[in-house]
Amino acid sequence: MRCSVGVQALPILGLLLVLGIHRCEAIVHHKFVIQETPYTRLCSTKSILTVNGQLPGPTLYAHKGDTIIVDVYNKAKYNITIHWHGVKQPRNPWHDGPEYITQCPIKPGGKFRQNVTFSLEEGTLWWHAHSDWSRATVYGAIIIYPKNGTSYAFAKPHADVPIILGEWWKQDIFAIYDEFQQTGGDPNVSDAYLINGQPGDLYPCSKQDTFRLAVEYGKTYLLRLINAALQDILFFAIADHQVTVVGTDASYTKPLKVDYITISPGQTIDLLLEANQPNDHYYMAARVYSSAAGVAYDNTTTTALIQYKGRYTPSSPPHLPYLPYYNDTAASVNFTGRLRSLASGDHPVPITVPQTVKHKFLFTVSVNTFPCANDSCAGPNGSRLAASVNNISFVSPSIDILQAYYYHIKGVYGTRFPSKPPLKFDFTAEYLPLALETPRKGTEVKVLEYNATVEIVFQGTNLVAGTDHPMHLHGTSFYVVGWGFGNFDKKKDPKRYNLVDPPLQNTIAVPKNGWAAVRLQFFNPGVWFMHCHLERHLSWGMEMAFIVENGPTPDTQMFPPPSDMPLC
Ligand SMILES: *[C@@H]1O[C@H](CO)[C@@H](O)[C@H](O)[C@H]1NC(C)=O
Ligand SMILES: *[C@@H]1O[C@H](CO)[C@@H](O)[C@H](O)[C@H]1NC(C)=O
Ligand SMILES: *[C@@H]1O[C@H](CO)[C@@H](O)[C@H](O)[C@H]1NC(C)=O
Ligand SMILES: *[C@@H]1O[C@H](CO)[C@@H](O)[C@H](O)[C@H]1NC(C)=O
Ligand SMILES: *[C@@H]1O[C@H](CO)[C@@H](O)[C@H](O)[C@H]1NC(C)=O
Ligand SMILES: *[C@@H]1O[C@H](CO)[C@@H](O)[C@H](O)[C@H]1NC(C)=O
Ligand SMILES: *[C@@H]1O[C@H](CO)[C@@H](O)[C@H](O)[C@H]1NC(C)=O
Ligand SMILES: *[C@@H]1O[C@H](CO)[C@@H](O)[C@H](O)[C@H]1NC(C)=O
Ligand SMILES: *[C@@H]1O[C@H](CO)[C@@H](O)[C@H](O)[C@H]1NC(C)=O
Ligand SMILES: *[C@@H]1O[C@H](CO)[C@@H](O)[C@H](O)[C@H]1NC(C)=O
Ligand SMILES: *[C@@H]1O[C@H](CO)[C@@H](O)[C@H](O)[C@H]1NC(C)=O
Ligand SMILES: [Cu+2]
Repeated sequence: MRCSVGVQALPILGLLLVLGIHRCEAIVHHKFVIQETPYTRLCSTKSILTVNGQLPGPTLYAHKGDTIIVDVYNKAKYNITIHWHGVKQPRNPWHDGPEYITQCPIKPGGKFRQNVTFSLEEGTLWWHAHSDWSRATVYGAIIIYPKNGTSYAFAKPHADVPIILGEWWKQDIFAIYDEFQQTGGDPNVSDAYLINGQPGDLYPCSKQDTFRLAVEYGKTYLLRLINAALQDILFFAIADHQVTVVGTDASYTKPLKVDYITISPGQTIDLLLEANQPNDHYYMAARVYSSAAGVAYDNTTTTALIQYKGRYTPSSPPHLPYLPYYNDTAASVNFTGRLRSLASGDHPVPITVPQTVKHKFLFTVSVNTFPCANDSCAGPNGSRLAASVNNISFVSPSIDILQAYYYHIKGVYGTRFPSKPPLKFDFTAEYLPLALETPRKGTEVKVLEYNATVEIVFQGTNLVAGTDHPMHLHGTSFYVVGWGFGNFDKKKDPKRYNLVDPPLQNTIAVPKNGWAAVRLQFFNPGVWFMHCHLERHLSWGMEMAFIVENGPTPDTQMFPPPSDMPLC
């Protein structure tokens, strides 16, 4: 039970307490059992990790301002952690989830109780495993409704529909991961993409199980689109229907009417679908946006069906919507670059865009290589593929950084994460010296004072192969104030920043051989992970963490650790 006391300042203490008890509200509890479950897709069966046997896992529902409690039981044979992606978890990094950053994994047979506290978020988020590649099948939607008594930033939709894009391998994902770790090359690409756990009828053996959305003509539906794929940015569209984007990463946007969407792994996009077309059924579809030259990709297309209620006479067979070509970078940025937040009106964004910042960081995000004994690895020229931020390829510590920070345990991490790249070079040049390709290994964090105002410019490089990097930050969202191709120009580019209505996101795809600038205020004390949300890049070391120090008052300080933190 959670009790709230003292909303009205009543003079008599006794009465106030009585009132307080009357205001107790039951906190919703959920039970997540991680287990191995047989699933059949693409004509073959394998055992996958699930929550409660479900793929996608259970949807969590909350109102803005709620706290829910999830008891995670690990009944599988792998270590696991669960992350509430995009949930800020104010003052409570203990329950954020990334393994060896804020907690040790929950071991087989173990249990961990996590609070999920919704503060500023409203819209759609999701949860996923944050250990090795188990998030391949361990994920689900989070729907955050407006506070009771307040309304959406748009007319209330007729219904909400999570649309979760996923990725499926016929082989065991742990075998794919182990092989990827051993060979040092690119991982095997997936065999299918999924919509709400189903590949759709362009693949063998999935016609029966294609996801179908029944709609009524004249009604408007809120599609809560989530990219839960491990390795791919995706294009998504619905045949013959334009959709209106109204939010991203649980923050409202100005309505944007589009024919297709680009969505990064980690990102969520809320869109309104008006059921206003004459036929009985229409395809929705998703396929890859893959920008790295020479890197294999899954070129398949996943589909689901929109079925108009009451129209059962088959008209012409449904056709596929237009989706941009797999390497159409212009189409990708065209969508992403048009998002704008609601800066005024009914839903003002509570934390305003920092007009000036105290810290300015330039972080290069690169794919790299390490030499491999006898050139025997599967990366370019027998090397082992790697990745880095500011030329540091992150090495996971053996106990979590949060614990080491809180208990002053030395030797777990360093505090010298550089504010700029160690070497200035033409980051996006077509040819770069091979000597620049090898990063250094380290476990470095950046320590910031409470409430620090920060600008981070993510600069993609063309080392090994330029590609997009969807960078994701835990604990705080950021405003995406600018982006461009080529090298960031610190004199010219800031003049073009949007400091008026930039979108508030937790994940931003840094365009291939380009840059993206974000601004934010770190008002949440704790240890917060920042990483590329392409799982192979994360495994190669494209990540770092921020430590945000406690503020001066009790309510600007981290909570003490819960008593059931998993041990390493
Ligand atoms: C989690 O929520 C419970 C119930 O409100 C509370 O007692 C506990 O202190 C919270 N834990 C943390 C770490 O915030
Ligand atoms: C929302 O408010 C209405 C009217 O005040 C009340 O009946 C309802 O139970 C509330 N719902 C929740 C989820 O608190
Ligand atoms: C990866 O793909 C290769 C080539 O198709 C295949 O030989 C290998 O068995 C696959 N690895 C796994 C773990 O399935
Ligand atoms: C996908 O790639 C395979 C193998 O290269 C090729 O045979 C197939 O035609 C491609 N399919 C599409 C839809 O591009
Ligand atoms: C996209 O790929 C096609 C071949 O598949 C190639 O001709 C074209 O140049 C590529 N476009 C870009 C922007 O790389
Ligand atoms: C996006 O595409 C539209 C239509 O092709 C075009 O008018 C617009 O200028 C493009 N915007 C950006 C930011 O690329
Ligand atoms: C590298 O090659 C040498 C000579 O062939 C061999 O002795 C050595 O064991 C090899 N090392 C590895 C790690 O394969
Ligand atoms: C592989 O080696 C060749 C010859 O030294 C070199 O030209 C090429 O750039 C190398 N490729 C990579 C990705 O390191
Ligand atoms: C990264 O660091 C390594 C080791 O210090 C160095 O050899 C390499 O040139 C650096 N590369 C870049 C791009 O800074
Ligand atoms: C942190 O910044 C906010 C403004 O964004 C301000 O209202 C608050 O007082 C600051 N808190 C501290 C402790 O500096
Ligand atoms: C599981 O986590 C524990 C604690 O960190 C660690 O010692 C163990 O090696 C992990 N097991 C695997 C298979 O990664
Ligand atoms: Cu994440």
